[in-house]
Amino acid sequence: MAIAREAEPVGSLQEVKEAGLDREDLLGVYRNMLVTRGIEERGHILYKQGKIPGSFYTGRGNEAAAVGVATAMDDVDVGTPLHRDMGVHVTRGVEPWRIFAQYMGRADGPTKGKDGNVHMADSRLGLLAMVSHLPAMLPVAVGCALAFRIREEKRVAVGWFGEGASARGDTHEAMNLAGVRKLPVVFVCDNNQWAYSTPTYLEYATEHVADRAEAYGFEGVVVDGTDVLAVYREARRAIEKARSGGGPTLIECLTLRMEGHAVHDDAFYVPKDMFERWAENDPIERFRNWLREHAELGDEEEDQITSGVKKLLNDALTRAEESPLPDPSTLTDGVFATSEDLDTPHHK
Ligand SMILES: Cc1ncc(C[n+]2csc(CCOP(=O)(O)OP(=O)(O)O)c2C)c(N)n1
Ligand SMILES: [Mg+2]
Repeated sequence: MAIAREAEPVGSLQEVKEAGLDREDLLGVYRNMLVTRGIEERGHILYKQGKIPGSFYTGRGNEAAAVGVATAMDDVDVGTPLHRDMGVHVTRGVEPWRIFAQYMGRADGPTKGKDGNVHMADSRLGLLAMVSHLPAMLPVAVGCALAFRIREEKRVAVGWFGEGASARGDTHEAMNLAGVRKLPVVFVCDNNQWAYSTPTYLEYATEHVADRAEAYGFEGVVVDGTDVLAVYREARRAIEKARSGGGPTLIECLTLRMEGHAVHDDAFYVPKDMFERWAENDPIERFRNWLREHAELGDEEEDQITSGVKKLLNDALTRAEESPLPDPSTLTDGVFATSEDLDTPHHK
């Protein structure tokens, strides 16, 4: 039996305005979702051209979940996005050309060519780069929240994790400490129903991952991760609750991982009809239809947005290809933070 609250879909434009988004914001959300998907689609091409070292992961199907949560964050907040959360980087303002440079190991990528393609983040935008070990970033997000509490800052940390990673001990430790100390942190579970080839019924025995929140002393919410406005509304609520001293929330965004675990995996183990069912709820198509129905998005405006995104990404690819490979003499730069590195609003 479900314990977590199951969030309603978002209906009217009025309801969205009350949640804090005007029409311009809505078009910005749409654009960010298109940019997110466009970056990852071009990433596939770069991979096939042999230009991306290592494997390559995407978040197809997770664009609404990632963009919805990031749109609800304030500039002063911090987050630890993972391999499915390209939309968080895009929404926080990482320029696409720097993401392509990162994919190709170039000097202008956020890790300056020193870490794998999706292992990146720009700390100046309040994002902390992921490490491979999952869900090792959750205790880091909780640590940020503890620091905000000690410094009496009105800031919130957002920690992402997959439903598979929720089975590991660090998830429990992070959520327990956050619950006990009522810390300003929001846990976001990207529940894409697979952990590599493991389905959810072999990952956890509750109906929802978010059902566990009650055991840690805070609220759990399950939201349809293909509904960007519902994700935004729930994330905004949770973030503002955390900011005003109300403690953590666990938001579970339910989606389907629409591709293999990474490029090397054809996802033969995912039933075909599952893909077909979820394809009918493509998050971008869904939001596009909503905008046409509720926010008067017409053909001309839509063309402007899509051609603007296309141009942005084409220019970004050209600029990234011009970025040099890192100079070997810089190999040890950045291993330790300098005082200049720490002189950012997020480190103070
Ligand atoms: C501690 C640890 N064990 C194994 C892995 C290898 N690994 C990377 S992603 C992944 C699946 C994770 O599934 P989930 O948490 O559901 O996230 P998803 O990839 O589905 O977004 C695994 C097993 C890892 N990164 N860290
Ligand atoms: Mg998963």
